[in-house]
Amino acid sequence: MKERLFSGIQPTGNLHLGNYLGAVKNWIALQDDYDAFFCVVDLHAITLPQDPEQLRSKIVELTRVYLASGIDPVKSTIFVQSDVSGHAELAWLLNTIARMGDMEKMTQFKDKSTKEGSERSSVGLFDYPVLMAADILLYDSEIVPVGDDQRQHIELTRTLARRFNERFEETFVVPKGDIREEGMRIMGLDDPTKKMSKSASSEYNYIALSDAPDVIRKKIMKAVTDSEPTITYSDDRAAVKNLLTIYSLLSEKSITEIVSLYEGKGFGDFKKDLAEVVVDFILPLQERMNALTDADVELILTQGAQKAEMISSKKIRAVKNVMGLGVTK
Ligand code: ATP
Ligand code: LTN
Repeated sequence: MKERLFSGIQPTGNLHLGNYLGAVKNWIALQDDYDAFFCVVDLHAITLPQDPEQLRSKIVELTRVYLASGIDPVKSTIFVQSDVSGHAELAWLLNTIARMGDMEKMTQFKDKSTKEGSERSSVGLFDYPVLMAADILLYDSEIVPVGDDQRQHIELTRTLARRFNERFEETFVVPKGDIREEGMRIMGLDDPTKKMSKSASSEYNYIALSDAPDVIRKKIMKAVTDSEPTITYSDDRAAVKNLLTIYSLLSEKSITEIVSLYEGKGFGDFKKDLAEVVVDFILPLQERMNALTDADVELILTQGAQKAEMISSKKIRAVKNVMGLGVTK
């Protein structure tokens, strides 16, 4: 029996190279070794206001990215969070276990509520981490591959699982995060001190997986570097380090190999080649995405939801049972 793995991405904004290299690419490597569940977390997306029509098309687009990147629906379960009612249901049950003290420590709410102010932010945004705990615990997930920014949410999930097990009876598996550190954090092309982000103010911050080749070339050529003319890898040279990381992850060449390739050459040559490396990766991905019909996507999501529903509904029954809830079986 393989261990269960769970992860998800919100269907918001433009998916970018950071999301691919930091999340999806690792998932592909993990799907052979685990019983993997990859979720499109639309209930998380609505913790900030979304346009309904756009949200639905983003859900389909993200599913296309999962599939075109190489997540195999035969090996892994791909589904949409809101298609499986257990996520919202378990989140409510866990809300009664989570304490205000746990929640007030969460830094993501502080970050994401600064724009609107906490007074005007939704209760859902505050409760986001509990819904994420529900996603994970619903499937007895053992391992959760996420970026460094999700560390605190994994800790909360572990706390809630342990607290529930102690208060009632052993019900939940206490999951472990598989947290990628250095190298997997892709920084903004216009500002290498901040991570590449789909909510960045300038489109020169990121390379979207939907960018056309010429847009990609332009963005790479405009990427900030520093005043040193040579191409070397060092922590003090954040911008160059970031470009080298992208080059290496997409070309499967080692950093040392790339550095020696550009000895005696300048940023002009380096960036031109890097742009082609990125285009050579993104064009075929886009072709694979376009080759998937809406019917393909719908069928895969329907089958995924059925499998997720089967597992999660059993868990919900067990949880309600130990909590003394409900009368009918
Ligand atoms: P935001 O625009 O709010 O910053 P995001 O781009 O971080 O959003 P999420 O949906 O929060 O997108 O993240 C999806 C996944 O992609 C997560 O696992 C996250 O850690 C990863 N990820 C996001 N940005 C990067 C990045 N720049 N480098 C590496 N991984 C990233
Ligand atoms: N919060 C995560 C997305 C997410 C997730 C999950 C990841 C929602 N539920 C469960 C792993 C497991 C993010 O923003 N990256």
